[in-house]
Order: sequence, then C-alpha cells, then structure tokens
Amino acid sequence: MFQKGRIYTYIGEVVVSMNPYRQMDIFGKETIEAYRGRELYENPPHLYAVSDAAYKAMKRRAKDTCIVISGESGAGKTEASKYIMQYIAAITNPGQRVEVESVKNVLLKSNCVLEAFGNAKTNRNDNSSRFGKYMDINFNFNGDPTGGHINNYLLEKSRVVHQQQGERNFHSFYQLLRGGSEEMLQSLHLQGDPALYVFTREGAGAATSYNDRSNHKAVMSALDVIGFSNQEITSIYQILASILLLGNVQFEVDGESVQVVEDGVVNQIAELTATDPDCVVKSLLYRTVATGGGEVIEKGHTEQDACFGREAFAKALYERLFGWIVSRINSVIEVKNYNPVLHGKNTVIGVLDIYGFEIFDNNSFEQFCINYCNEKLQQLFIELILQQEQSEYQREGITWQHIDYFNNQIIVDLVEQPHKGIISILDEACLTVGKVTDTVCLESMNTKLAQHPHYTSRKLSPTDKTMDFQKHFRIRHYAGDVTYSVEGFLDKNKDLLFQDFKRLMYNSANPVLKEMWPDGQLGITEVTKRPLTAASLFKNSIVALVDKLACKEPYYVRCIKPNEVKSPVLFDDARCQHQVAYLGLLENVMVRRAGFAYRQLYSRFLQRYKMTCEYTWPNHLMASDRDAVEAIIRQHGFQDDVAFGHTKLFVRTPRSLFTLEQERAALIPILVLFLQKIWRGAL
Ligand code: AD9
Ligand code: MG
Repeated sequence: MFQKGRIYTYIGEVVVSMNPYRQMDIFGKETIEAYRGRELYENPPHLYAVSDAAYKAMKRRAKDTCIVISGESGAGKTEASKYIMQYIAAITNPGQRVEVESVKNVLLKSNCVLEAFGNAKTNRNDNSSRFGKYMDINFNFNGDPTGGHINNYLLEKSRVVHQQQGERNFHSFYQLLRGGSEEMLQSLHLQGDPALYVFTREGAGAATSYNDRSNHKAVMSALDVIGFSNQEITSIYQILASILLLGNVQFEVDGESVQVVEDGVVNQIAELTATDPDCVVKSLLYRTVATGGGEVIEKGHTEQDACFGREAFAKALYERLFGWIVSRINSVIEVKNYNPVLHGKNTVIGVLDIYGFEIFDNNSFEQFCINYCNEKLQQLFIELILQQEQSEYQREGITWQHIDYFNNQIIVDLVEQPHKGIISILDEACLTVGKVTDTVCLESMNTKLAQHPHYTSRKLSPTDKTMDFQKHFRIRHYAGDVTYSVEGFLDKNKDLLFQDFKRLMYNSANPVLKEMWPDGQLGITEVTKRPLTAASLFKNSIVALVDKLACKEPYYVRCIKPNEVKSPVLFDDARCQHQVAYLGLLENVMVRRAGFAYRQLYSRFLQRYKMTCEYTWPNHLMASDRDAVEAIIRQHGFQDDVAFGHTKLFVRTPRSLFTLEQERAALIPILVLFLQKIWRGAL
C-alpha cells in the first residue's frame, strides 16, 4: 500500500496517515472538489475527508470540533495540519468576501512565519516543530472563517544557545544570514556566514532539505501580508542579530573582576536593542540583589555566572520574540465586532499540531516535557476513543466483549502527580534553599519512585551499564523507553533570568522591544521570589489544552513514520508495527469492529425516520419509543445490524442508515405534495 502511494486509511473515523517522504499528486484543487461536502466513506480515505467531516459537524450541528494530529517526530503532523488548513480555506467563503479572504490569508501565512521561528532541523526531522501549536479557527453561521487564535506551547529555547551534533538552531537565524540582503546584514552588523557565530556554528554545515534563502523571502512577504509594520519587521531582525552577537560575547577574568573581552560587539548589541552600551555591559557583569535588610546592592558575576546570564538572556530574548510574534498574529486574526445576536453562534474548529514523541542519544528536560505532553494526548485519545466507547456500551446494557488496552494514566501520574510525581520532586529541589544539584535531585527521585514500574535508574537496576549512577533515569513511556540525563534539569526548570536584563530591555528606546518586557518595570524588591517553574507552567498549559480539546467533538489523525532514514521507498516493518502498537491502533480497530458506527437516542431516531414505516407514521401507538424504533428496524429487515440499548439504538454499519436516509429523502417530496393538497382542501 505504501509503495502504491495509498498513504491514508481509516479506523472508524480516525485517519491513519503514513508519511510518504515524497510529493504526492493527491492534494490540490481537484481533489479538494472531489471531497467537498461528501461523506467519509464515499471517497478513498484522505485528510480532506476528515477535515470535511469536522467542518460539516461544526456547520450542520453547530458543534465545536477539533482535529488532533499525533505521531512521533517526523511522522508528518505539521504537513498534515497544513493540508487541513488549506482544505478548510478552499471550501469556505464561496462569495469571496474580502474580510473573510483576508482572515484566511493570515491564517495560512502564519504557518510560514511560525515555522521559521519555531522549527529547526533535528536528527529526526529537517523541519521539526520545536513548539506546540493549537489553532482555533472561528466560523460564523454561514460557515465562513471570521478569525482565529493560536496558542503556543513551550518553545524549546535551549536550542538558541546549544544544539546537539548534526542539528541546527531555529531556521530563522540561517534564513537571515543566508537570505538577508547585503544591505540588511550590514545594518545588523552581521556577516552572512553561520559558521562565524557561536550559536549557529554547529548547524552551519548541516545538510538539510530546507532552503534558507527562498524561505527568508517567503517569511518577509508573509510578515508583510499579515500586517507587521516596517518598524516591527526591522525590530524582529534586530533582535535576531543581537542574539547572534550575544553568543559571540566573551568574558575574561581580570584580577578580582570579570570583564567583557571585546567592547565592539557589546556596542553593536546596544545599538541594535536601542539601549545604552554601559548598561548592557553592566547587566552582563553584575546583578542587583536585595539584601535581607531591604538594601539594594550590585554584586559582580563570576565568569561562570556571566556566561550563564548571557545564555539565559539570549534564550529569553528569543522566547519573548516568538511569543510576541504569536500574539501579534493573534491581534490581527482575533474575531472583531462579533455580535452573537446579529451573527448567530460562533463555532470553532481547533487544529492541534504539537511536537511528536522523541528519543535522542542525549535526552534532556525538553524531551521530558515533549514526551510528557505526548503521554497526555495519548491519554485523551484513550479516554475519548477507547474508554468512552466501552463505557457507553456498558451503560446502555449492550452485550460487549471488553477489550483490554494499555492505559498510560500510570505514566502520566509518574510525571504529574502532586507531591509524588517527577515534576513535584523537581520543583521541590528548585525551591530548596542552598545548593541542590541535579544529582541530588536524581537521588531524591530514586528514593521516591523506586517502586514505580515505569521508572528506573542505575541505582535501581545496577547491572544496566547503559545508565550512569550520577546522571540517568529512565521512563518506560507508552511509545518506548527513554533515558534522560538530569544534567541541567534544575537550571532549566528554575529558568532564572536576572532582573537586570529585564530592566535593560524595558528601558529600550525601541517601543517594540519594550513591549516584550513589561516585567522589566518592577523594582528589585517587587519581584516575586518564587515564580512557577518551567515544568509546572508547562504542565498547567497542557492540562488546559487537554480540557479545551475534551469539550470539543474530536477527529483524529494518527501519523506513522515509515522508516528512520526519510526514504520514500523503505517500509520498516518492525518500526511501523511498534508505532501501530503504541498508538493503540489495534485496540482501536477491535473496539470499532466489535462496536457500532452510529448511535442515536430512540426519540431522535424516531423523529427522523418514522415516515419510513407504516406503524409509526404519523404517530405510533406502541408502549414506548423503543418499541416504535424496533418496528421501523424490523420493517426494513435490519434487526441483525443493530443493538437496542436502554436509551439508544446502536447501528453497526453505515449501510443501514444510508438506506433509511435514501428512503426518507425520496419520501419528503411526496409528503410535501400531500401536505400541500391537504392545505388547499384538495383532499
Ligand atoms: V515533529 O514532531 O514536528 O519533529 P512532524 O511534524 O510529525 O514532526 P513533518 O510534518 O514535519 O513531521 O514531516 C516531516 C517531513 O516528512 C516533511 O518535512 C516532509 O519532507 C515529509 N512529509 C510529511 N508528510 C508529507 C506528505 N504528506 N507529503 C510529502 C511529507 N512529504
Ligand atoms: Mg511538526
């Protein structure tokens, strides 16, 4: 199937998608037309069909829906999300209304910008999402998009200052260096070679299918279309340049104190950030602290502190830039002047494209967060697709062979349970006064989690030489075992940035930059001492995301990666089987096979189909709606295809329903004629 180019199939309404690693001619205008408004089973399986199903449910039944795309890194989630967006854009606004076209345009163009700033080449994927994205698209009662909102989740900002071997920094840096004009680079004090900058050096030679130069052009034009002003665009690139230059700032120890090696770079950073060069130097070398007596003093950094501060500053600059870009896009696409009385119910389709489960040679705090997020989404899938389905059969008293599946709640608990979970243990270590090291924190986890079946470490399994006593712990995730290195966990979780940098940026003469740092106006004594940690903030945002998804009607796309080498012809059986297993697809098939495709309350079923049966039209005289529905089913001979629950009828195959629908459709004109005649007194 893969070789033949059939990359989609269904399990019920779940689309299973195989990354083809080559351009397929199954996308575009003609195919979109073929799928438009059709039922799921009328055409070969396709992303377009599920997009249409989500759209129809939203439009016809005024339901908020969401499309959740999951699968491991490189499986094709981001590409799928773009096809879904294109489909929705293509089938809406037949009247070509200008304001709707403009919303659609911004929604589509935002992808290009967000990918430039939020994606990077990793060893798993040349265009790997390093942030999570959930996009709500709002629709009016006509079913046309009126706006949207993007939520972004934990950008992997550590990539700004460090990349693993063979990986790159975010695309945006290479785009600027390779695609920026001579004049632009000069004004930013840059030279067009990524090898010259510490932060882009590692990725400078990395081979990638990603074209930096042409993408730079596309991003510039997208920024313009979205509505970023010239000053804003210039500011974005000034910030990128400042980050690159910051990476090249070096420190030296001069007697008792630490100095910046070369003033020139600092002056350039000051110019680009519209700040005073002396203040830049000062915030790189000192920090302001409040003493116990309320006195404010300046404390000189050690060389190590200075390096730490500089890196934290570079990461924060990038993170805030990214956050600001997202909020700027949101301000353009937010639904304006919406009046529910005039415009009817505002409905939403959400599209979730998040970083996939990943395992590298070295897995750190970021992989821990990403993989936890994937556990949460798997849990939601289980709840919505497997658990709910089975419990409904039970509730309705339908005879049912229970299907066992692995419930990953136990791993979710291992990470997030209050007091006992890994995040709590990390937070506790971060809040402890005094020097708690990563290794001490690891020991605490080893003690508290010793009994947990999904946690292990060298101490708990001493014979396992693949782990280090001081460094490693391993989680048995639903998608596989991942060994994490605790090095840097506490710093990344604390996510400390000296207030001096915040104040420096807040005092910038550039209003765009100033806007990104509102917390810089706080005095040193007003700063909250214990802000939430990075892991807790992430956990809260993911819990909120899951809540948001859970209240919508979900449609699922489960992406599978055919091989590890990005080949369009290689189908790695073992890898695919592994993914099918952990995604719970077999259990999904079993539940669907044994289950019923369609269910409806007796009263509603009767309402819709009573005209197709002589015993129920126009009203039935039976003891209950259930009996009346049974009469309809028997008259059509569908009794083997259905089950009668306490309150609902369950139908196994869509065929029976199609027949009923067709009969109903054929009867309606006759009925209308009949009623007209009665009306005119002809009968
Ligand atoms: V990650 O979790 O963000 O690291 P994704 O998003 O799952 O990952 P992505 O969509 O970026 O993977 O796909 C990886 C690469 O596979 C793309 O850059 C394409 O080269 C390739 N791909 C994926 N889907 C398709 C497709 N439908 N047609 C052609 C595809 N190529
Ligand atoms: Mg992606």
